[in-house]
Amino acid sequence: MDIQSIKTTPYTDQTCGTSGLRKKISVVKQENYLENFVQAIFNSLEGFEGKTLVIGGDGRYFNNTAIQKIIKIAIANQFGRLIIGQNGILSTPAASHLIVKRGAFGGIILSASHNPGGPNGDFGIKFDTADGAPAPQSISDKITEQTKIIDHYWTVNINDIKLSEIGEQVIGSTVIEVVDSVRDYASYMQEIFDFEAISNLFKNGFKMSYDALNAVTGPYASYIFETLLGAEEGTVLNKTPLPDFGGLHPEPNLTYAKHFVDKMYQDDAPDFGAASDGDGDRYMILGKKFFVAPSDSLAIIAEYMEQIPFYKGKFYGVARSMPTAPAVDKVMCKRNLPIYATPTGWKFFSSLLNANKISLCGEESFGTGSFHLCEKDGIWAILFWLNIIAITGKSVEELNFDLWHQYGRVFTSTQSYEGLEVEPTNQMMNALKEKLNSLVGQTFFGHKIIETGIFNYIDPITGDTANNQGYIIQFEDGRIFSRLSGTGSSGATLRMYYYAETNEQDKFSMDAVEALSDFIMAANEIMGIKDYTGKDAPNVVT
Ligand code: G16
Repeated sequence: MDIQSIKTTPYTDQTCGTSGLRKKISVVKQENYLENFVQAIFNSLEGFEGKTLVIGGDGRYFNNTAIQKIIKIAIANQFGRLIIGQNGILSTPAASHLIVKRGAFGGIILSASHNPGGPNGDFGIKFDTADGAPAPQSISDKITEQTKIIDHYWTVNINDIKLSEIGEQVIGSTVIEVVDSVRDYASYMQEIFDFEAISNLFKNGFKMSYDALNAVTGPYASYIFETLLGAEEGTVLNKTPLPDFGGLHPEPNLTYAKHFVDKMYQDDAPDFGAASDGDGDRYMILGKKFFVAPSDSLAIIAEYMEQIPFYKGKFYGVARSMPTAPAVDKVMCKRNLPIYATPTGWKFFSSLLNANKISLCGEESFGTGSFHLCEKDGIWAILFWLNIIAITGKSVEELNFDLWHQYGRVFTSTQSYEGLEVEPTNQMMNALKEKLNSLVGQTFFGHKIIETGIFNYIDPITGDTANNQGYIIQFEDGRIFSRLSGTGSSGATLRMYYYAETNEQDKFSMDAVEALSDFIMAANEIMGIKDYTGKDAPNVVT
């Protein structure tokens, strides 16, 4: 085995963000850029020699090239077995499941998730630990440190490995195992949900449309919804994973998946609509002419959690990210079960999941998951909805109104300003931080501010801290939360999160953005968003 040590010099921009490293393809293609980061991951870890590593990606542009480089670096670093999705494809939840099922040391997942693909798009790479969870902050920090001091990486001088056929091959002392990307995951879903009840739904004429956005979930959705559950052929749209997602933006929300939302608002829309993102960990649910807010989806899943036998007697608590509207809090309050508010980033849920403090977690950014695996899981959430519908016989809209009648409605909107200049955006956030205290007691558009603060977090299990996670402006009857995104590949993205609550039934049908308009105007006045960013309106509104 020709193991080579290749000299390299550090790149200064390889700091891990909300979820690993996300960069423009042009950046990742620089000499040794990917190699440096992968070796930095291994340099930050110990005791993996002879152990198993799972590798897979969402199939975006550069996936194949990156996987071949990673295989060679992993062999040279003495991994004993590499488990790789066929053709290099694994959804993030499927990779997480494989890591745990096969007792792997960890996994490398290649995805920039919801970021655009193609030669001018983004690429991403992250490490998941043995519990199938995104690396915690402590490991992310070590990886970042290693990227700053790296001076060589290890690789082997071999031909590219064939990934199109399932089976094993041995290179030196490493076994390379190519696995079916879909079957293990699909079997796991069959253990969790009542596939018979859901397939009866389809037998009785229930219609569904699922948009895979030409991203990783196409093969998963075709097999699960059409083959196993009997949804009619054609249920899954845009089902072939393409390197550029066929020009679609792989982020299922009202802005980027508008073509699909419009379809669900036509008179002949199916009963149920769903879509997932680039790597399959996010999801969006729609009914006939009805959009389900992610925070309501989390609350409805919580409401029915114990009716799914897999979760019976195992409902310990729920966590949501702090910016997520607190619809689920009311469900948990009724059950007298704990609710945790974490910083944005799935990695913050894993300690709670592993300690059985929570069974369910979710975020406003269209991610929900449970202890079934330590990543968010789009198809799992969609199956959860189908199972609820099979149990109750209710429509998506009826399930939402049931929730609101029982607990009141929590209006919510997340608004993202993308492609901002970094310097003025940072100035805006610093100015807000400075004025937080002075805002208390002031009234904007008829709403009084009762509390403000910086969101600092202490992990209740590990004691790890995460400071400065966003700014809270709490009104008597609503909230503004603001922070900067950690998943963009260039410039800055401002995320503004709004919520307000009502128990007045005649307001339940109101459009959320309209219901929140006072708070949106207040945020603009308080922060001067337009003055600092030059933007009249956000790019993404959900
Ligand atoms: C990742 C994280 C999520 C987070 C999202 C957006 O998801 O795992 O917890 O909500 O990024 O983060 P930000 O607001 O910092 O851009 P994904 O689906 O992009 O891997």
